[in-house]
Amino acid sequence: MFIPMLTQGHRSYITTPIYYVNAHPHLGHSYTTILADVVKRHRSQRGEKVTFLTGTDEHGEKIQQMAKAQGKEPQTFVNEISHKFRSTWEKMGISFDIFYRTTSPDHTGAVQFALQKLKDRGEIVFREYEGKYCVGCEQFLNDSELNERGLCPDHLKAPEARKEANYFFLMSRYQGALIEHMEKNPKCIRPEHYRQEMLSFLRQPLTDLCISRPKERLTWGIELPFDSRFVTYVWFDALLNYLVATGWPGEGWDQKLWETVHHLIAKDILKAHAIYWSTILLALGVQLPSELHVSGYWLVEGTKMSKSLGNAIQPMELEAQYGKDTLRFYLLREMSYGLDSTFTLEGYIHCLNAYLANGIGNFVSRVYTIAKKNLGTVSLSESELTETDRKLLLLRVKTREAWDLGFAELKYQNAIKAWCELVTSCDLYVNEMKPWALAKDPSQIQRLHVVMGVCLRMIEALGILIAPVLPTAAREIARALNLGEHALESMGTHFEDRMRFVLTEDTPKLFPRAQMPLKENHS
Ligand code: ME8
Repeated sequence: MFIPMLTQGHRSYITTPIYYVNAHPHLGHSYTTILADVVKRHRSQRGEKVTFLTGTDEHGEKIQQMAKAQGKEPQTFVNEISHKFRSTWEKMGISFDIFYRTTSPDHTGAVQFALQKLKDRGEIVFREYEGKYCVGCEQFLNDSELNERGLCPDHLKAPEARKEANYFFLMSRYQGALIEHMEKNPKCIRPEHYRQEMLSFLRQPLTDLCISRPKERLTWGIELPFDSRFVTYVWFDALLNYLVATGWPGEGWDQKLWETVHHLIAKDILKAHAIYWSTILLALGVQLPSELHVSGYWLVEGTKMSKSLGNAIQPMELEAQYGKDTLRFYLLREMSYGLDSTFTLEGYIHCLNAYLANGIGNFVSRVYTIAKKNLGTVSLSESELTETDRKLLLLRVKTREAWDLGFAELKYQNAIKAWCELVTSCDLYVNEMKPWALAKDPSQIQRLHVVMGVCLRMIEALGILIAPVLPTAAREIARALNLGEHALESMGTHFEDRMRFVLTEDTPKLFPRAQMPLKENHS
């Protein structure tokens, strides 16, 4: 089985979208942010140096409208919501390195530099334009992009007819170069069906991109350096965040970091990234991002979860009620990456009970209780292992291979499923070995040491593997088993085969079972 090895010391740059500050973070944003966090932790364990960016996108018409509706100055309004995003990610233990804000002074300077550079190179022209504009998307939509009722399919609102003179970025010039890039780099958009979707979109003539908004309509944006009557289009401003955060266009630009860029997004902003962003970079003469990872949507009752539709699930409420790691596990386990998934509270509680409370939680607690009560310190040696013991221990390697392959192929579900199967194999082993019976027979004490030692080695491996997804539970396992401070941080080429485990006094506290909510009776 081929598993691409991550190179020790290799640097990579992972980004989430920078989120609009027109409402509070919900489960949809949490998915991409948690995934980026899990990927960072996974790669860091394997020796990669990962820089992780998230942040907030703070300009544009809908934000201006929101601030006005609340009677606040736009800057005061965006400060409040940006803080809300940052503190939510901090409370959720997200390990971001950069929290980017598009209202920072450095950002304004860099965006104006990019605009001026493109204008000087003849890549930006002034034209009259008429079209249908969706304020929710902050973009003009073609008829083919509207639903059968003529509404924006994401915001379920009719776009406004707009006619105005604006500046255009000559994106169409780069159509050929972009097609060539997408054809030559099969990993540039993943999963594959999104690359095919963009290639098929590029078979139609590419129109130019309107990159300005007149100030009569929008003042809350970055002024064009060559025409003070206009501000720049929010997407032109926002996309540059990824590059500016690495120091571009200054002397200190960390160009090495820009060599491996993985942007994580959902499919709503695929075109903005695959087409707008790529052509902007081509025009600026900057290397294109290595990979765009595109997820489907989290749905609630068949509709995309979003703040504008008012059906958003609050991640912090779930965490407060059902514990810290469950949300991370549920989101990765339930979504087949690239496709849509439906959130249900029943599914959430089932996942918590079946895989976390009854799965790993029960196994760890069973083993710990028997080992602590009867042995305290567990010792074993290789020569004492039976064929069955060895078979179980070998499964650690197979699971790690499946786990790493799942991450390499963006099939996170497969990685989690392989890990859950390993927990089941451990449970079956305990059922077969009956350590509670061994404990009653003084002549079997040495065999009890071996069986418990095998189980503890399995728990150690399960904890290390799952640490990127369940960091709190993994830390608790490492503490209870006295594995040492750095046990979870790095992952060598094989699992350590410890001869001795000295268990701590406190029973590990993992996942309490949760009650299914009572169904409302509408009769
Ligand atoms: O688009 N399911 O910001 P945004 C899955 N500011 N993911 C979801 C989701 C759902 N129901 N809802 C939101 C913007 N997301 C721009 C981005 S980047 C230069 C500028 C996640 O606040 C997902 O990652 O609307 C999606 O792409 C992103 O939030 C959109 O966030």
